[in-house]
Amino acid sequence: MSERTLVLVKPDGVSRGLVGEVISRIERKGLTLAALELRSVERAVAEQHYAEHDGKPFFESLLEFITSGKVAAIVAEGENAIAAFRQLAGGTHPVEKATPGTIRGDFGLEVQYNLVHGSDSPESAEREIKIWFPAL
Ligand code: DAT
Ligand code: MG
Repeated sequence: MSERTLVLVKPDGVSRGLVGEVISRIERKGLTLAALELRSVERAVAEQHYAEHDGKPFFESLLEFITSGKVAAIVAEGENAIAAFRQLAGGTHPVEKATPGTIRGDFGLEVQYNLVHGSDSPESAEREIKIWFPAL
């Protein structure tokens, strides 16, 4: 079923010049871009986006990190877009969980600096797209 997913290239990916690499992998997979914006992240937006992690030990550093520089916010669209991008991204920890060939497995070392975010379910995708692209 065609669906939409919210992708973020996090501040580490933007500062390392990996926005093009991520977009290229999304496009080569066969997904299309429905929205694309380079933007700074207000604290309130970060809190909303990561609300499910409120209270966890890494929550505060996650918010500091995601608001530390610009992110590329992307809506990607296509058959199974949510699972397809999670597959491209690889597991959360770039070394322990992600395999080579994935974005995190190819470019990351540490769990906080894992380069990209991708929605994990249709409910998350709908909620997150509303946060980042309310007009979409
Ligand atoms: P994902 O981004 O793969 O959906 P998640 O939703 O569990 O992973 O966590 C959101 C982000 O929080 C993750 O991309 C990096 C950070 N994070 C997760 N677990 C962490 C941990 N144990 N220590 C530090 N940061 C963590
Ligand atoms: Mg997640």
